[in-house]
Amino acid sequence: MRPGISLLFALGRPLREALSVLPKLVELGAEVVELVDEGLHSLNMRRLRLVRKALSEHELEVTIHAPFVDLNIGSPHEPTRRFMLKRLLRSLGAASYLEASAWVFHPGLLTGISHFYPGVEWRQNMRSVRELAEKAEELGVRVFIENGMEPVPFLLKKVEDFKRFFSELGDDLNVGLALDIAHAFLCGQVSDFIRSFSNRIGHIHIHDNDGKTDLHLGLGSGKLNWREALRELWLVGYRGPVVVESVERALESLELLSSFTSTLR
Ligand SMILES: [Mn+2]
Repeated sequence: MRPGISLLFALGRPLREALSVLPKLVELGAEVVELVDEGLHSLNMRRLRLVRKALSEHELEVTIHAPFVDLNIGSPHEPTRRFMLKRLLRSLGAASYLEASAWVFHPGLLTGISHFYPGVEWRQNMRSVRELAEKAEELGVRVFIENGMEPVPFLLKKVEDFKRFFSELGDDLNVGLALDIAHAFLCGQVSDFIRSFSNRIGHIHIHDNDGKTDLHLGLGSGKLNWREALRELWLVGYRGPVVVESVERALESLELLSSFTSTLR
Protein backbone atom coordinates (compact mmCIF):
# COMPACT_ATOMS: atom_id res chain seq x y z
CA MET A 1 0.00 0.00 0.00
CA ARG A 2 1.23 3.48 -0.82
CA PRO A 3 0.44 6.06 1.88
CA GLY A 4 -0.67 9.47 0.65
CA ILE A 5 -2.51 12.61 1.56
CA SER A 6 -5.04 14.91 -0.05
CA LEU A 7 -4.34 18.65 -0.07
CA LEU A 8 -7.98 19.09 1.04
CA PHE A 9 -6.71 20.14 4.48
CA ALA A 10 -4.93 23.10 2.83
CA LEU A 11 -7.74 24.16 0.48
CA GLY A 12 -8.19 27.42 2.41
CA ARG A 13 -4.70 28.52 1.42
CA PRO A 14 -3.44 29.47 -2.06
CA LEU A 15 -2.09 26.48 -4.01
CA ARG A 16 1.47 27.83 -4.08
CA GLU A 17 1.47 27.96 -0.30
CA ALA A 18 -0.15 24.51 0.00
CA LEU A 19 2.51 23.03 -2.29
CA SER A 20 5.23 24.34 -0.01
CA VAL A 21 4.34 21.54 2.45
CA LEU A 22 5.34 18.82 -0.06
CA PRO A 23 8.80 18.27 1.47
CA LYS A 24 7.15 17.85 4.88
CA LEU A 25 4.66 15.34 3.45
CA VAL A 26 7.48 13.30 1.91
CA GLU A 27 9.30 13.39 5.24
CA LEU A 28 6.18 11.98 6.93
CA GLY A 29 6.10 9.08 4.51
CA ALA A 30 3.80 10.28 1.72
CA GLU A 31 4.29 8.49 -1.59
CA VAL A 32 1.11 9.92 -3.11
CA VAL A 33 -0.36 13.42 -3.08
CA GLU A 34 -3.93 14.12 -4.13
CA LEU A 35 -4.87 17.52 -5.55
CA VAL A 36 -8.42 18.80 -5.14
CA ASP A 37 -9.56 20.50 -8.34
CA GLU A 38 -11.70 23.07 -6.50
CA GLY A 39 -11.63 26.54 -4.96
CA LEU A 40 -8.18 28.10 -4.64
CA HIS A 41 -6.70 24.87 -6.06
CA SER A 42 -8.86 24.75 -9.23
CA LEU A 43 -6.52 23.53 -11.93
CA ASN A 44 -6.13 26.29 -14.50
CA MET A 45 -3.03 26.48 -16.72
CA ARG A 46 -1.11 28.72 -14.32
CA ARG A 47 -1.67 26.37 -11.37
CA LEU A 48 -0.91 23.30 -13.48
CA ARG A 49 2.53 24.71 -14.26
CA LEU A 50 3.02 25.46 -10.58
CA VAL A 51 2.13 21.87 -9.67
CA ARG A 52 4.32 20.37 -12.36
CA LYS A 53 7.31 22.37 -11.13
CA ALA A 54 6.68 21.46 -7.47
CA LEU A 55 6.30 17.77 -8.34
CA SER A 56 9.50 17.69 -10.39
CA GLU A 57 11.41 18.18 -7.15
CA HIS A 58 9.96 15.08 -5.44
CA GLU A 59 9.36 11.41 -6.05
CA LEU A 60 5.62 11.71 -5.57
CA GLU A 61 2.79 9.99 -7.39
CA VAL A 62 -0.03 12.49 -8.08
CA THR A 63 -3.76 11.81 -8.13
CA ILE A 64 -6.62 14.26 -8.79
CA HIS A 65 -9.94 14.66 -6.99
CA ALA A 66 -12.41 15.92 -9.58
CA PRO A 67 -14.47 19.10 -8.98
CA PHE A 68 -17.58 18.37 -6.92
CA VAL A 69 -19.05 21.70 -5.76
CA ASP A 70 -22.48 22.40 -7.32
CA LEU A 71 -22.08 19.43 -9.66
CA ASN A 72 -24.54 16.63 -10.31
CA ILE A 73 -23.66 14.23 -13.12
CA GLY A 74 -27.14 12.76 -12.70
CA SER A 75 -28.93 16.05 -13.43
CA PRO A 76 -32.21 15.47 -15.28
CA HIS A 77 -31.85 18.84 -17.04
CA GLU A 78 -29.79 17.96 -20.10
CA PRO A 79 -28.23 21.38 -20.87
CA THR A 80 -27.19 21.69 -17.21
CA ARG A 81 -25.71 18.19 -17.19
CA ARG A 82 -23.76 18.98 -20.35
CA PHE A 83 -22.42 22.17 -18.79
CA MET A 84 -21.32 20.32 -15.64
CA LEU A 85 -19.70 17.59 -17.70
CA LYS A 86 -17.62 20.21 -19.48
CA ARG A 87 -16.05 21.19 -16.19
CA LEU A 88 -15.28 17.56 -15.39
CA LEU A 89 -13.81 16.91 -18.83
CA ARG A 90 -11.51 19.90 -18.34
CA SER A 91 -10.37 18.36 -15.06
CA LEU A 92 -9.64 15.08 -16.86
CA GLY A 93 -7.45 17.08 -19.21
CA ALA A 94 -5.58 18.46 -16.18
CA ALA A 95 -5.07 14.91 -14.88
CA SER A 96 -3.62 13.90 -18.23
CA TYR A 97 -1.30 16.95 -18.29
CA LEU A 98 0.05 16.02 -14.83
CA GLU A 99 0.22 12.33 -15.73
CA ALA A 100 -1.89 11.63 -12.67
CA SER A 101 -2.25 7.96 -11.77
CA ALA A 102 -5.93 8.37 -10.81
CA TRP A 103 -8.86 10.74 -11.27
CA VAL A 104 -11.54 10.36 -8.58
CA PHE A 105 -15.09 11.63 -9.07
CA HIS A 106 -18.37 11.69 -7.15
CA PRO A 107 -21.54 9.94 -8.31
CA GLY A 108 -24.70 11.90 -9.22
CA LEU A 109 -27.44 12.88 -6.79
CA LEU A 110 -31.19 12.60 -6.54
CA THR A 111 -33.00 15.91 -7.07
CA GLY A 112 -36.18 17.68 -5.93
CA ILE A 113 -38.14 16.17 -8.83
CA SER A 114 -36.98 12.55 -8.40
CA HIS A 115 -40.40 11.55 -7.05
CA PHE A 116 -42.12 12.44 -10.33
CA TYR A 117 -39.55 10.85 -12.65
CA PRO A 118 -38.21 7.75 -10.93
CA GLY A 119 -34.90 6.56 -12.35
CA VAL A 120 -34.11 9.64 -14.41
CA GLU A 121 -31.05 10.66 -12.36
CA TRP A 122 -29.75 7.08 -12.41
CA ARG A 123 -29.94 7.00 -16.21
CA GLN A 124 -28.31 10.42 -16.55
CA ASN A 125 -25.61 9.30 -14.11
CA MET A 126 -24.83 6.21 -16.23
CA ARG A 127 -24.68 8.36 -19.32
CA SER A 128 -22.25 10.80 -17.70
CA VAL A 129 -20.02 8.03 -16.36
CA ARG A 130 -19.80 6.50 -19.83
CA GLU A 131 -18.86 9.83 -21.40
CA LEU A 132 -16.22 10.48 -18.73
CA ALA A 133 -14.79 6.97 -18.99
CA GLU A 134 -14.58 7.20 -22.78
CA LYS A 135 -12.73 10.50 -22.62
CA ALA A 136 -10.44 9.14 -19.88
CA GLU A 137 -9.54 6.17 -22.04
CA GLU A 138 -8.67 8.50 -24.89
CA LEU A 139 -6.42 10.52 -22.55
CA GLY A 140 -4.92 7.48 -20.85
CA VAL A 141 -6.24 8.46 -17.41
CA ARG A 142 -7.58 5.87 -14.96
CA VAL A 143 -10.88 6.93 -13.37
CA PHE A 144 -12.48 5.90 -10.08
CA ILE A 145 -15.98 6.60 -8.81
CA GLU A 146 -16.20 7.27 -5.06
CA ASN A 147 -18.87 5.88 -2.74
CA GLY A 148 -21.07 8.65 -1.30
CA MET A 149 -22.32 8.85 2.26
CA GLU A 150 -25.50 9.12 4.33
CA PRO A 151 -27.49 11.35 4.61
CA VAL A 152 -26.59 13.04 1.29
CA PRO A 153 -28.86 11.81 -1.58
CA PHE A 154 -25.98 10.29 -3.61
CA LEU A 155 -27.16 7.71 -6.15
CA LEU A 156 -24.29 5.43 -5.13
CA LYS A 157 -23.50 4.93 -1.46
CA LYS A 158 -24.37 1.33 -0.60
CA VAL A 159 -22.86 -1.96 -1.74
CA GLU A 160 -26.14 -2.78 -3.52
CA ASP A 161 -25.99 0.49 -5.49
CA PHE A 162 -22.50 -0.34 -6.74
CA LYS A 163 -23.45 -3.92 -7.67
CA ARG A 164 -26.19 -2.52 -9.88
CA PHE A 165 -23.88 0.18 -11.21
CA PHE A 166 -21.06 -2.15 -12.26
CA SER A 167 -23.43 -4.69 -13.76
CA GLU A 168 -25.14 -1.99 -15.88
CA LEU A 169 -21.83 -0.45 -16.88
CA GLY A 170 -20.55 -3.72 -18.34
CA ASP A 171 -16.94 -4.63 -18.96
CA ASP A 172 -16.05 -2.52 -21.97
CA LEU A 173 -15.39 0.64 -19.92
CA ASN A 174 -12.74 0.83 -17.26
CA VAL A 175 -14.17 2.50 -14.14
CA GLY A 176 -12.74 1.54 -10.77
CA LEU A 177 -14.06 2.08 -7.27
CA ALA A 178 -12.43 4.70 -5.04
CA LEU A 179 -13.46 3.34 -1.68
CA ASP A 180 -13.86 6.05 0.94
CA ILE A 181 -13.61 3.98 4.10
CA ALA A 182 -15.10 6.73 6.29
CA HIS A 183 -18.10 7.07 3.97
CA ALA A 184 -18.59 3.29 4.00
CA PHE A 185 -18.42 3.48 7.80
CA LEU A 186 -21.33 5.98 7.80
CA CYS A 187 -23.31 3.36 5.87
CA GLY A 188 -22.18 0.56 8.21
CA GLN A 189 -20.63 -1.32 5.29
CA VAL A 190 -16.83 -1.13 5.52
CA SER A 191 -16.25 -4.90 5.38
CA ASP A 192 -19.10 -5.44 2.91
CA PHE A 193 -17.45 -3.05 0.46
CA ILE A 194 -14.03 -4.63 0.84
CA ARG A 195 -15.39 -8.16 0.38
CA SER A 196 -17.71 -7.29 -2.50
CA PHE A 197 -15.37 -5.20 -4.64
CA SER A 198 -11.82 -6.44 -4.01
CA ASN A 199 -11.33 -6.54 -7.79
CA ARG A 200 -12.76 -3.07 -8.42
CA ILE A 201 -11.12 -1.08 -5.63
CA GLY A 202 -8.15 0.85 -7.00
CA HIS A 203 -8.04 3.89 -4.74
CA ILE A 204 -8.68 4.51 -1.04
CA HIS A 205 -9.72 7.59 0.94
CA ILE A 206 -9.31 7.45 4.68
CA HIS A 207 -10.38 9.83 7.46
CA ASP A 208 -12.45 9.49 10.62
CA ASN A 209 -15.90 10.39 11.97
CA ASP A 210 -18.36 9.67 14.79
CA GLY A 211 -20.39 7.18 12.74
CA LYS A 212 -23.11 9.78 12.11
CA THR A 213 -21.64 12.76 10.23
CA ASP A 214 -18.99 13.08 7.52
CA LEU A 215 -16.57 15.04 9.71
CA HIS A 216 -13.25 14.30 7.93
CA LEU A 217 -11.51 14.02 11.30
CA GLY A 218 -7.94 12.94 11.89
CA LEU A 219 -7.32 9.18 12.17
CA GLY A 220 -8.09 8.06 15.70
CA SER A 221 -10.27 11.11 16.52
CA GLY A 222 -13.52 9.31 15.73
CA LYS A 223 -14.97 5.82 15.93
CA LEU A 224 -13.56 4.20 12.81
CA ASN A 225 -11.22 1.25 13.27
CA TRP A 226 -9.07 2.35 10.34
CA ARG A 227 -6.24 -0.09 11.03
CA GLU A 228 -8.60 -3.05 10.89
CA ALA A 229 -10.10 -1.76 7.62
CA LEU A 230 -6.64 -1.42 6.05
CA ARG A 231 -5.65 -4.86 7.28
CA GLU A 232 -8.76 -6.29 5.62
CA LEU A 233 -7.84 -4.52 2.39
CA TRP A 234 -4.33 -5.88 2.60
CA LEU A 235 -5.68 -9.40 3.06
CA VAL A 236 -7.80 -9.18 -0.10
CA GLY A 237 -4.68 -8.15 -1.99
CA TYR A 238 -5.07 -4.37 -2.16
CA ARG A 239 -1.70 -2.70 -2.80
CA GLY A 240 -2.69 0.72 -4.22
CA PRO A 241 -2.73 4.26 -2.80
CA VAL A 242 -4.28 5.06 0.59
CA VAL A 243 -5.00 8.78 0.75
CA VAL A 244 -5.64 10.61 4.03
CA GLU A 245 -8.56 12.98 3.50
CA SER A 246 -8.68 14.42 7.01
CA VAL A 247 -9.18 18.15 7.43
CA GLU A 248 -8.19 18.17 11.11
CA ARG A 249 -4.82 16.74 12.21
CA ALA A 250 -4.04 15.79 8.63
CA LEU A 251 -0.24 15.58 8.95
CA GLU A 252 -0.47 13.60 12.16
CA SER A 253 -2.85 11.21 10.40
CA LEU A 254 -0.41 10.78 7.53
CA GLU A 255 2.32 9.92 10.00
CA LEU A 256 0.09 7.33 11.72
CA LEU A 257 -0.90 5.89 8.36
CA SER A 258 2.59 5.55 6.96
CA SER A 259 3.95 3.92 10.07
CA PHE A 260 1.04 1.46 9.99
CA THR A 261 1.32 0.60 6.28
CA SER A 262 5.04 -0.02 6.69
CA THR A 263 4.19 -2.84 9.12
CA LEU A 264 2.09 -4.46 6.35
CA ARG A 265 4.96 -4.66 3.90
MN1 LIG B 1 -13.42 10.98 -0.05
